Amino acid sequence: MARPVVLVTRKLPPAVEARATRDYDARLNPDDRIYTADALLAAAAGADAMLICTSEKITADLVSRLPASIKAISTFSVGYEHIDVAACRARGIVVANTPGAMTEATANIAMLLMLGAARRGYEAQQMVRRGEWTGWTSTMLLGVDFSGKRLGIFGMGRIGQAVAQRARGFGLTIHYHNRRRLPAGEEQGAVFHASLDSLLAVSDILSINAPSSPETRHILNTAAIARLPDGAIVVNTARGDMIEDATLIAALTTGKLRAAGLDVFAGEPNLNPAYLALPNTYLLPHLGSATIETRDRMGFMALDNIDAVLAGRPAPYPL
Ligand code: 8YV
Repeated sequence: MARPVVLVTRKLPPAVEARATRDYDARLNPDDRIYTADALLAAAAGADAMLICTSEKITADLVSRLPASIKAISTFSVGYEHIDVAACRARGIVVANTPGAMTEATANIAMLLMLGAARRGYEAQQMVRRGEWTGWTSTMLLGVDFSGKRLGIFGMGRIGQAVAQRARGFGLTIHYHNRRRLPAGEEQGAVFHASLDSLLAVSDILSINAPSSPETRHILNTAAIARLPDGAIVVNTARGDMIEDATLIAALTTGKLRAAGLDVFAGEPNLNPAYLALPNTYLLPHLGSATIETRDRMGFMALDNIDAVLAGRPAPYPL
């Protein structure tokens, strides 16, 4: 009997591709070229399921043109702003993601960004690598301490809570804003703010950990940045479109903000070039989930979703 066909839109870790190939007639993408909508539709012809990444924009228009054979779309990500979930549901396509797989890895990158921003990681690397380090001085590249400072976490889901857990160990006091207040047992002393404005006013460091949505787009705008304490640090491991780049760049240039640590960018990989010219930015190329263990886990969870749907069971991680 013919095996089900699964379209894997991007090159995935070897262990993930091995499992996909073992269990399915897997259409892989060894060159890792990003499909245009038309190429994606052509590649999906006759497929039973698609394992996609955030690079594939599953719009309502694309969904309307998908072959009738597609029963599941499983995304190798926790974020799902690239998928019109309602349009998929309307066509009876199950959509699922990989929640929880990258919590630890992303929280660790948030701490790296925080430290890189607060301790002038970019300037320090540059000085050493360019051979400009001429010796110790008492005032060279001074950063700021964490102890006694307040970390504001916008979005207190799994990743936000993992950031809070780590930040406590660094002596930061945790404040947060979330759609719903956490149960007391999960708050672990973190101070809830019913509004983002209230959180911003106390955030010596702001960590963005909320999902991207029409509501959160450009949430860090001129008015929001004005509310942050002078000299605050902004860290983003969620999605770039939550920040109004020109405003953040202006605030980093004037010194209203001390520094920013950014792993995600609007329009990535084509980030606003002004970030590159600033000494007080610590920039990473969307590495939040980039560990060997995490990427394997994401791939296996994405395949678990497809296995279930194609076997007539509910997906374990449905949207
Ligand atoms: C993914 C991510 O690796 O999970 C997410 O939402 O942003 C990353 O961890 C990337 O988006 C590939 O799909």
